[in-house]
Amino acid sequence: MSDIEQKLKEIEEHAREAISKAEGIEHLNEIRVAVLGKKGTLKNVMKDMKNVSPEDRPKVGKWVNDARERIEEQMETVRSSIEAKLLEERLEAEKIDVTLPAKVQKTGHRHPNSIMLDEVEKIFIGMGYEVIDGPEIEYDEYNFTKLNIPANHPAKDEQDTFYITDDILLRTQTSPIQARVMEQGKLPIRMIAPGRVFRSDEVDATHSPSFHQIEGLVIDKNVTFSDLKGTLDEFSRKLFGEETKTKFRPHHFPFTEPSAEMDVSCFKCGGKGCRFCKGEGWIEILGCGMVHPHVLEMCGIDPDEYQGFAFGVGLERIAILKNEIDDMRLLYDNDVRFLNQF
Ligand code: 2NL
Repeated sequence: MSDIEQKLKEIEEHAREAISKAEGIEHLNEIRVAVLGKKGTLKNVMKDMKNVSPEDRPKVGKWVNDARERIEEQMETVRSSIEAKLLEERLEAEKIDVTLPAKVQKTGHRHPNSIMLDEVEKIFIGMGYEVIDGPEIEYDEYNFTKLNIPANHPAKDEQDTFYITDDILLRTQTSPIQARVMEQGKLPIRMIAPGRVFRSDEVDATHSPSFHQIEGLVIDKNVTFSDLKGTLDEFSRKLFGEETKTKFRPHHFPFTEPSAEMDVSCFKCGGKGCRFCKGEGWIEILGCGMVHPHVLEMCGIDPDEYQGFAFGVGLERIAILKNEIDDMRLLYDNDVRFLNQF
């Protein structure tokens, strides 16, 4: 019997020693299996029970149980101290220093095109114009025919475009929006029509198959070329500065008669001539003219009663000019190093 007592004592001491040196929860579990498990050292002792006299068996049984309880108790103590240490380590690692400066949230940036469009819209809204939207996919009839560009007209080749069917295409200008407004018949009209347009152009520093236009249209009684000049003068001064002068050169568009191209005095040199205006003193900005009577008729307006003027300006063109950007492709690359500058 003292044999078994000695053995128990050794097992317990061995276990306590191991437990006290346990380095982690897993290690502790291994010890538990090795000592208290089905094939553990403590269970092994029970095999020797057959050599114990029946009257001593309860006493030996109690020793085994007491040893087990003490071992379990120690395990529990060590386990909670290991867990407390782990928690402390985790809290230390996850500590937040509330005195650190906050991370700056990077917000997006308005595109130079959008900034430019806003500025142009503001100027025209200030003169009583409405801003009107329309479809990018249009009927050939609205894009060309109603604007006095019949089939086989050379201007149609110039704007050679993306056809979807024989009579449906990606609009080459935003004038179809204005044709639609004229057709609705609510007069007078004072509107601008900004939007994306498409032409099958090769990409280079000043061309893209998809760009943006802002067209303007005024229809009323007694509208004259003076109204056109006065309006575009005012627009130019608001956009390029109060000192800006304008110059109208005769031109041809199928949808206006007479037609003109408008230059503004160079806002870099004031018109003396510099590298920016290539020594000209003038910079070409837009095309304009009095709405052709055929266009009015085709859109249901009586040209004897109503007249109007119209103009078209490339959004990218003025964005490039005003911001002194030397390649239009930069506007489409969406490189933040470029965009952040505006
Ligand atoms: C240019 C020239 C222009 C128009 C657009 C227009 C619209 C209607 C009737 C008459 Cl509905 N005209 N638009 C007129 C003259 C010139 O644009 O070079 N744009 C970039």
